[in-house]
Amino acid sequence: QSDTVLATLADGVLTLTLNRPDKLNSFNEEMHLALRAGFQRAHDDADVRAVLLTGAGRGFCAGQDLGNRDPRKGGPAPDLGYTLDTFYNPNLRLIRSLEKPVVCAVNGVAAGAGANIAFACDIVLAAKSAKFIQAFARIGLVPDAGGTWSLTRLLGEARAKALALTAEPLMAEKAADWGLIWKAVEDADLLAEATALAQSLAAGPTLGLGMTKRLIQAAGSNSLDEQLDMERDCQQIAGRSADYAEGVTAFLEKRKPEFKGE
Ligand code: T3D
Repeated sequence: QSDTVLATLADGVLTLTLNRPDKLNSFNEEMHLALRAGFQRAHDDADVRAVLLTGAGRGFCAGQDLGNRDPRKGGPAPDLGYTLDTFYNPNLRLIRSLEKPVVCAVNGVAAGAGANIAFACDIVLAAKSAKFIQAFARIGLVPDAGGTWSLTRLLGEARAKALALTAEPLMAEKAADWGLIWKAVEDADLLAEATALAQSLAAGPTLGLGMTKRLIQAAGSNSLDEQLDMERDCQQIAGRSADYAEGVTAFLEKRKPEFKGE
């Protein structure tokens, strides 16, 4: 168990806290693997019904630990294709394929892959003081961790290109205005608000929420006909679920539903 990612499970919410604050939670191999173990647990453990991802200290995540990429130390140039395949991309895939909501609380600067991991999450809240930086252009790299994909989908080409080519910081409130994240909140309120949101999602109809996530993610590449078919198939499954029966019963009995996630 590595302390580079702290994992706690309470009220159905698995909170994963990136925990290398003196390096602004930048990624080394140990932190990649610890994060992967956290998201794998979220996939495997039925008691986990939502995930909250955040960072310890004043930053959310500064992307790759560049101390591990120092060319002055000599040796051949690193094979960054290998590190993306081996360390970054498995985590991106685990976040997107998890059929449970992933809330991200961006507590401070999110740079490089740190920003793009946040954009892969389902609902992103950020402290008003937080900023997002596509730092790659500053060091001669291309955006990774799904950044070219998520920025383009969330913002369109014009804003995606400008952010990626200039590496200009984007403040949280503007990111929210642009639809890149869900909302910017007062710094002092971020963790409480994100935790309350994750708890309410964890108390929700997990099966239906998971399929909703799958449907929305598929919409970008499906035709309308394909999407209508997929909605039909998912609704058929949802309609047979215990949570649907509970939801309708609770409505008719004028009480709050108690969803079990199945
Ligand atoms: O390599 C591969 O596997 C390919 C994958 C690449 C994915 C990527 O993410 S590439 C992009 C890498 N990230 C960056 O280029 C961002 C580098 N960091 C910064 O530009 C700035 O630190 C920030 C804009 C994020 C924050 O600035 P500021 O002024 O608030 O803080 P700071 O003073 O720069 O940083 C505080 C400390 O964290 C400092 O350490 P010190 O001097 O107190 O001992 C700084 O060196 C350290 N730190 C920040 N970012 C990184 C880092 N250490 C290592 N790697 C970092 N990325």
